[in-house]
Amino acid sequence: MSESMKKQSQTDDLKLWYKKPADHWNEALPIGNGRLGAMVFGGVREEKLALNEDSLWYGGPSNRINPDARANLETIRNLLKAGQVQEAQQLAVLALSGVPESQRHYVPLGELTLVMQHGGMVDSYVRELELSTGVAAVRYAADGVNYSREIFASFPDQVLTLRLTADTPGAVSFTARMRRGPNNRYYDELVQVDQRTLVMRGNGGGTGGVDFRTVLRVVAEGGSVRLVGEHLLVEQADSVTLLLTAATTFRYTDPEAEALQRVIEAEGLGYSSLHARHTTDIGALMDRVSLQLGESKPAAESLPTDARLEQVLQGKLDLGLIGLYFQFGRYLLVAGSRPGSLPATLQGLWNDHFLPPWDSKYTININTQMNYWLAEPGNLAECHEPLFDLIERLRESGRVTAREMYGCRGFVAHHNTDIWADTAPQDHYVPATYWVMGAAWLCLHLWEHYKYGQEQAFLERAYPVLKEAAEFFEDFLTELPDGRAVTNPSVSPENTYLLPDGTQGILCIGASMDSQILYELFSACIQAADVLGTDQDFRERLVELRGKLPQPEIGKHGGLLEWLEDYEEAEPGHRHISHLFALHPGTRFSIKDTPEWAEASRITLERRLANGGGHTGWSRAWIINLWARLEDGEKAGENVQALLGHSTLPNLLDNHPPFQIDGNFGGAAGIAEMLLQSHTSGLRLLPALPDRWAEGEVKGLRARGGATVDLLWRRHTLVEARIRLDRAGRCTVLVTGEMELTGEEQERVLTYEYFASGGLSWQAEAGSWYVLRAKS
Ligand code: FUC
Repeated sequence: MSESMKKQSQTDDLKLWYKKPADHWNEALPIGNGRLGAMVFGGVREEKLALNEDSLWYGGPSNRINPDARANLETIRNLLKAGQVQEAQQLAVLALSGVPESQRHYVPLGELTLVMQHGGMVDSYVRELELSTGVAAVRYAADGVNYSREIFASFPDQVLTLRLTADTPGAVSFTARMRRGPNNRYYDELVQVDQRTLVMRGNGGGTGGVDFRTVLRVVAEGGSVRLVGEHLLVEQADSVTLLLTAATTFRYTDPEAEALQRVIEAEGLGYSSLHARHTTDIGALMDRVSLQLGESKPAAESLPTDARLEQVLQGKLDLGLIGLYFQFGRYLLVAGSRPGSLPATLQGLWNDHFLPPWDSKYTININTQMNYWLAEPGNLAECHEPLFDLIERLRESGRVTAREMYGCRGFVAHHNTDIWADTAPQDHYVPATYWVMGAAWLCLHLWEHYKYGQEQAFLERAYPVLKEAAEFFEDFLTELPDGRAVTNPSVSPENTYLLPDGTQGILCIGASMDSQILYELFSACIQAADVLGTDQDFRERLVELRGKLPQPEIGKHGGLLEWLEDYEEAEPGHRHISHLFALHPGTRFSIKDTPEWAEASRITLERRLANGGGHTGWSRAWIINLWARLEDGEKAGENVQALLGHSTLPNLLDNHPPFQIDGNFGGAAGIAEMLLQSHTSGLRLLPALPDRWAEGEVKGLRARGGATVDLLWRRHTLVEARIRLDRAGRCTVLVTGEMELTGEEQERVLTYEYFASGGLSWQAEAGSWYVLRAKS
């Protein structure tokens, strides 16, 4: 195959495409630059772009800490100790809940609609999104003219660009307008700034909320352009470029000046330069990883994406679609989370509702964390940064919450946060809201980023944050009579237990997940202090406290205990599987080092699934990762199939239901986890490969230890692995079967050490590729 043909076939693999316009949002295609996003509908006569700007939220910052928390904390704790769970819960609702109830919610920027002035029969319609360029396109013929549109959101130039062309001069005529809210009610004014620029002015709502400005400028070649009232009219142009951008007072004191400046600069660059700068930017990120499952392209790839998904629902295996789903996850991270943007919300960047499901904010008892599981293994470490910025802001507000609610040092966040990094409990929902582990879990993302990238300078910045998260628990944990250190109050997100007398309980002491998160957090602090050679006293205190955490225990069903006691669960098929945190995303449980806990994890997972678990997209995605860690390729593969078949919308976005983006990121991360693991000592190659993924090749995955890894396998067996470390160091690979190691360039055989248990280890130079080949 020639190079250009190879390139072409790769591009085909990385495309979502359809033969009809989107009838509704769940069929529209997402584009974004981290900050500015749109869902492209691709209608023939009416094009619609549903718009978002990441900092446009309802309401301003406020102190929601319940003033009665501190005074009632001891009573709540004592009620729980005395087994008076209902009374503890009632008091928690009154005294711990944030006031006012609920944090702030994310709202849409509005929409841009274009009404085309052509008639006639339409044929040859195609709508697509190319993942390697981040360009959405619509093409069709009408009245014998071939029309095409290209739409993208540029990160380098911070504008959304819509280009309309036709193959006949003077054929592009349309009217365009911006709107916002039900019956177009949610803006203050829409005015003409000059003869071809409109600006919409408004605010997110609520006291102290942000103001926004959305600017639309038209650049036409040929024909005429007029602004009439709120409308933009283009008549008989040869081609047209619409430039749209928005800004809010969250980032700018004068968002209108900022937005105008962006469109002026974009116009100055010209369309082809904007396009080239955008595709270079996205291409550089997307091209870092390639995944081909199956030896050749399955015939299914000539079908539109929605038809392929329909076949998967009928039980068909479509390896190409699995590869596409993986890359779509990477694409969504690139489009939805870039340095300087806010982190991906429950809907990523793309939220259509003024009162969105769960407020389209940050649910930090699994969902926001899952949004970032793909960032490191998927070779998009810089897309992780917006989360770190949020953690930094949580640290400030969380310090106040720790002190005022609990009288503790350090910082705390509960199970939700918002644009203002609110750390007070979200609402009155007992199964979720009084959980104090949000910040602790998020901080583990800092540690993971260090483990992957090995940058000491990053660890120096991250360490004080990790330390401050741990300090909260030095003060917050309480002692059981037997000396164990536990959280009180707590919940196991978001499950309910049955008491022996048949009543139900939610609030508890020492949920297993809490101890598991703390084990990882304290261990991260201890190791970080070692790496940095700092803080001996604190390190020693944490070693001692870690030793007092409850150990994972196995219960009467043979699975891990979810609570301190061996309670029955009210919902044995619950979507959260919190007590397997230590298996994934935690690292403490593994088949090799803790076989009993691994076996109990398997039983836990089977019991959840036997009782209907995995019914939300994100829960299914977590299950894929858990099976991957248990090295069960068949089960992991079955759940990938279920995720695509039952929890994926026609536009490949994840379906909770409704749409929620975490399953996309968690599912794609699960696919990576099936191919490569690095959470224990050494790289584990193809640890959970399903039988039916017998042939394949992946390039560019990242592993802890600063490693980049390419893998090629045939007949279900590794043929070749290529490994490169960013920094010189010992490289350990755990692999079964006889392998031979060479340096790529000289084909020289290196000195390496073989382990009886299967695996080998060598001293690697920085930046050199090493090749492991199966001995034939
Ligand atoms: C948690 C989950 C729900 C949903 C919500 C956003 O509360 O239990 O399923 O994902 O977050």
